[in-house]
Amino acid sequence: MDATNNTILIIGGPNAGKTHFGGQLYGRLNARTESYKITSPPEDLTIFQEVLDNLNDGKSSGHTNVSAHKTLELEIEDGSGAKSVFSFPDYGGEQVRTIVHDRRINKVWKEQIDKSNAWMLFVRLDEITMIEDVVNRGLPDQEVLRNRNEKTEPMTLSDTAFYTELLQILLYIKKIGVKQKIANLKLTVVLSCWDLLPDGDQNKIPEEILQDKVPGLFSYITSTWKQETYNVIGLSSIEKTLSDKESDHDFVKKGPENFGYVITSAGQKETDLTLTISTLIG
Ligand SMILES: Nc1nc2c(ncn2[C@@H]2O[C@H](COP(=O)(O)OP(=O)(O)O)[C@@H](O)[C@H]2O)c(=O)[nH]1
Ligand SMILES: [Mg+2]
Repeated sequence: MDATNNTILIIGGPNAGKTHFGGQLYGRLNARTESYKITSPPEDLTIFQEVLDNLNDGKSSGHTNVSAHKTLELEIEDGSGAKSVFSFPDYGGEQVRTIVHDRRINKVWKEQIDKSNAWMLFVRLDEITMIEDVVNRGLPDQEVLRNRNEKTEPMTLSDTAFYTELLQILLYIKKIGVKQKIANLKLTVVLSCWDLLPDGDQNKIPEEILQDKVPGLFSYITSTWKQETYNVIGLSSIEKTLSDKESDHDFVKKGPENFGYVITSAGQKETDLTLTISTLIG
């Protein structure tokens, strides 16, 4: 049986948790204990080996080189033996910022976008900054106004505007029209570092949190993608904040394979990290 080609494009800025997810996902696929398994070892493992080595040491890894762009290609199969090729590109997240700021796409990115048939957008909500604007700022008293006028801050794009702009650019490059809602390009919004959300938020379903925190992005996605074509999940690849210098004994003792979970779109907590790709492949 031929393997279906599933090329998943991982999209996200720096520090969103992409590389640690890649390392953990690779570890799980390779362990062959979960829903999806690797059928043949990849040719080049270098991008995640270092992450895995550090995790085995109970440590976090350094930042992916700004200009790096490497892809891990894996052939995987599900429980019924259906095969697919999964490719996981890893790169310095600054490249994504550059795409939005310069409105330019380089050749490597163009190829990745053209090849992909599913997108995984990493959004790290604990780092989303609330920018005051006419919609959410109340009527301030005189003193607040005076303070506000004293210092002028450079104009920054809100996170909603950033991600919306990014998705629009990527859709444009891929020549996907949006007159009708998108049905042929799957999108999974991954709310990463879920363990860092306040306790109250962790009881909500991921879609609700996306709507709460970045309502503009949520409404862009729901009005652009068909309901059955997008989904929102929570992800905690390593469950805790690790240092890159001191090793976490608990982590070493239990092993990286015992850390990490997914919150499904229905709000279910699952430790099988390979489920993150099931909706994109299924
Ligand atoms: N608390 C917590 N920290 C995480 C998690 N995943 C990654 N991190 C940390 O977040 C930082 C950025 O992660 P990284 O995978 O390098 O992000 P990337 O720049 O998108 O590749 C690192 O310091 C990681 O240790 C997680 O699930 N929980
Ligand atoms: Mg990285």
